[in-house]
This record gives sequence, C-alpha cells and structure tokens, in this order.
Amino acid sequence: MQAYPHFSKRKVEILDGVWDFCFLGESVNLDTVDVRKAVYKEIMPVPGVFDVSPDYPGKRGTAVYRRKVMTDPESRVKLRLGGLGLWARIYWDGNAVGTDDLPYSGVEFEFQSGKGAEHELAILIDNRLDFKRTPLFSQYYDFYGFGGIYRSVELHQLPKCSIERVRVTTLDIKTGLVSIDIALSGKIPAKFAFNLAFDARKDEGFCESVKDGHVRIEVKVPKFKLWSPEKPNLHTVSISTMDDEITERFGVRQVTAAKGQIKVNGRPQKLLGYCRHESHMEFGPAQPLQLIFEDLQNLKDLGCNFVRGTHYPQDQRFLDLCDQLGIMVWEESMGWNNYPEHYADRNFFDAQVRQTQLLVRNSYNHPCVIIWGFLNEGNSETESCRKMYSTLFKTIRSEDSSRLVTYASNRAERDLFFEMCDVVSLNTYPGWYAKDKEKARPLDEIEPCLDNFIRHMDKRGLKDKPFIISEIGAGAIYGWHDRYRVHWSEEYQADFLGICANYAVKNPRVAGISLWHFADARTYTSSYALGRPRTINDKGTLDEFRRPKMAYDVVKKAFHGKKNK
Ligand code: ADA
Repeated sequence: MQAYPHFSKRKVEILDGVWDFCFLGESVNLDTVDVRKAVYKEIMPVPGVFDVSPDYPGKRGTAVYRRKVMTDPESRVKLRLGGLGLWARIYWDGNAVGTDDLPYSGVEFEFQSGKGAEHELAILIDNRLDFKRTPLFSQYYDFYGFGGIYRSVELHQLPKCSIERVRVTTLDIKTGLVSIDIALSGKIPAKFAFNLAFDARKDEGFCESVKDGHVRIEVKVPKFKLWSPEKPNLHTVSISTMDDEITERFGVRQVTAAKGQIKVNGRPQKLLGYCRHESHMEFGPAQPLQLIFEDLQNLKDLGCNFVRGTHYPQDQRFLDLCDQLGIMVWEESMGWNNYPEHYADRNFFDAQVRQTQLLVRNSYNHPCVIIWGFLNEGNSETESCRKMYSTLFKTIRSEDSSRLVTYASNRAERDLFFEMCDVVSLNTYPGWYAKDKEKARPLDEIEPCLDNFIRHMDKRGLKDKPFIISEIGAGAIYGWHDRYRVHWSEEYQADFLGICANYAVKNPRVAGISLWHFADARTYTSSYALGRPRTINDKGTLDEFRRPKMAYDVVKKAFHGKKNK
C-alpha cells in the first residue's frame, strides 16, 4: 500500500526490498567514517530495523544499508523517506546528500543525479543514544529507540517544475468550499497553468499567479459528502500539468471546541480510545500493513473511535486507514518527560520545532487527525519552559488553524500552560503509581483523582476547554491471574480499566479518553526497566503479540455503552 499523495506522471521507484547491509561497529566516529570502504557481506530488509533481527538483537551502533538505483542522467531527483531512526546520513554515489536527526519523521532530500544511469544509494544509520546527535530521543524514554529504516523509501525523478504537495482546507461544510494550496519547486513560473480534478472527474483548467512558490485558490468540491467518524467519506483532488500530477486524498469536515466539547461538523464527539505505540517484538516500528490493519480492527471491535499516536509522527499508511475507517487521531511530535535543561538546549529546541512543523505538513490532509500534540509529559510547571511551549503552539498554529492543539501533561494542578491549549489533556495514574501506598484498595483513588482535577479546571476558569484523559492505565502480565486481584494480574488491570472507561463514558465533563495503552511494547533495556517486567511496558490491553487480556472485554462493554457487572 502506498500512502497518499500519489504521483502518476513522474517516475517514482519504491525502493523497498532487500538491501546490502554492513554493521560498521559500536564506536564508529561519524565525522571520519568512509562509507565507500564498507564491505557488504550481509543483506537486510527495507523497511526494517536491524536491532530486532536475530543477528543483531538489541545492538547499538552504526550500520549502512546500500542498493543500486537507476535514473535518467543529470536529472533532478528526490528521495522520500517515510521515517527512520535514530539518526541517518544519506549518500548518493558516495557523497553525503543529507542527514536526518528526526526519528519517525517523513523527510525528503532533493539533489542532482549526476552523470550516468546507475547510482549507489547508501543510508548510514546510527542508533546509539547521544543527546547531541539525536536530541529528540533519550535513553530514559519509556519506549525502545530502534535502529533502521522504519518505513518506505521512494525515489522520484522530478520534472523541471514539480508539484510538491497540495494542502486542502475545508472553508465551509455547507457548500463544500475548500482552499487548495499548491506547493511548487524547481523552475517555478510567474503564472502556473494546471488542471484540477476532484474524484477523477472531468478536470478544469486554471492559470494562477505564483507567490513564494505557492498557488492558492478556493473551489467547491462537486457532489461533496462530509467526512465524519460515523461516515468517513473521502475525496481526492488531482493537480496536473503536462509533466507532473499529484493526487491527494482529503475529507470535507470541520473540527471545533466549545463549552467543554469537541465537535466534528458541529456534532459533539466523545473520544473513546487508546494510546498506541508503533511497536512490535518482531518488527519494531517497521509495521507490516496487516499488523496496522489488525490493530485498527481490534480498536474498532473495542468500540474505539479515537487513537492517540504516541509519542512521535505516525506512519502515513496508518493515517490513511484511520481516514477510511473513521477513527479520530491525535498525532504528536516526539517528547517524553523532558526537562528545562532540554528546552534550554538549542539543538533540542530547534529539533522540536522542525519535527513539529514536519508533523503538520506531512499529515495535513488527513481528516482523521483532529488534534495536534507535542512534548508528552514535558516540564510544564516551570516558568522557564514557557518559551518552548509557546513556540510549539505558534509553530502549529501558523501552519494549521483548522485543528485543535494540546499536549499531554502529567503536572495536573501544577501545570502552568493549560491556558494556551484548545484542549486540556491529563496523563494520570491514580491506583497504579499510587500516592497513598497505605491504601488497601488503590482502585479507590481513581475517581476522586479525576473529580479533583475537573474541580481544579473549573476553579481555574478552564471549564469551557474540553478535557481529555490522555493516559491512564495499569500493568498486567499476560496470562498471570490472581484471586486477590492484585497488581500485575490481568484481574487488577481489568478492574482498573473498567473504572476508567466507565468514568469517561458517563461523565459529560470528559470529552475523551485514550487509555494507556493499546498493546504491550518493548521499552528500556537498562535498569530503568525495574518496574517494567520483561523490559516491556505491559499496560497493554493486548499483549505484545496482540493477545487480548481480561481487560479487553471490560473496556469493550464500557465503550459500547454497556454496564459491567
Ligand atoms: C507516562 C508516559 C507513557 C508511559 C506511561 C507509563 O504517562 O507518557 O509513555 O511511560 O507513563 O507506563 O508509566
């Protein structure tokens, strides 16, 4: 499955397959490394991560992937990478053409192909934990930092003037009026002549002035149908010239927040769902389509209409499928409990801004994405961190004013920045990381803790902002049962999630919930793992192989509006 956008006129080669592979070592100096000297005795799949493979399990170091590609001589080419980690440098015929320090981000590199038709493409990957090189990922994050090429790689041969992306923004849900923003690159004319066709219908000719490489027009989508979670109608728009054509898919829909509610096309939606990591014991983040699809089937079966894609930009195929299935998504850039010292670091600050901007640009046309987020559980209680938060809000809002913006806070009453949000989101673990360790029944902490926070919001004047419980959960080891219904047993987790899911369903002050989390996932392999049996974050309602735990049926009943006994 190739995610949107599609390009039907230019030469596009999907480079997925088997590449040559060489693991260079654990202490390679990246300033002096010469990829031309690599000796390729092995092969590896792309997409794929070497550190889940039986030959390199858990290995950290530097590796290089290589393959041959063909292009027309002296052509302008673009390499589109769906996402990789943790850090990469790209070489074309032995020369560096770009670096990527944004794990999971979709990135592009444009360059000249040079002489001849056959070329060597090499991607140097480094998955060592180094704050300087990869400021967005640190060892203490509670999810595994994989090494490899996570998603598809495409090579495009570009015409003289190429159509890069088209952004479609709904302006009026009554008439189907949308704005179309076409981004061009290469030899850009002062006036751009193109054809536009919705849903592969007859096209219409336009000739418009270009401003800063963009053409903007407003048009009505003929015979449009609104996108909603209940009826996920989609449209396509194709923009074409003599030598290039792009097709983007979009939905006509409007997202708003008012009086504590989140609305799609003016209709209140209660968001019921899960946080989900793109992680699997065998594939890491290089998810087969079948896995993504089955995860979504499970979520649908659970009664979910919402997924929070934690804690990084999501696979575009996942978002395409959510568009089709009517699952609303919160997508966020990467962060995990970052400190004021991180925000004070120029590299980190800059990488946050770049990844957040790319997040919005790459996923702009997905109607399923209704919320943008960033800095999961960052330090939002210290005044010196305000600049990082306000900059990210500004970054998103200057790219997109059609969605809601939030961040998942774990600072509760101490949080200083809720006022900046469209939606207030709280990660909280009463009854798990319990405050009162003397309590005989920690489950009793859950409802009062949530009630208290809602009272705090009201007192603070935040009553009109929708409230999402962005994380809440408890660990359970798959197959471990206990009549005491204690911590780590499937029984405890089922009781716990039952309380949370029912609370969210019944309480009108809760606009949404994303339970922590959908499926068990690999985490730390250091002593941070104490409290993470098997080095897995086992708060999944399904285990790491997607086997349902007891909580599955309990949540399913609650989300389907049925009362648990
Ligand atoms: C946090 C964090 C999650 C996970 C969770 C947990 O809320 O956002 O990524 O680490 O805690 O399992 O404790």
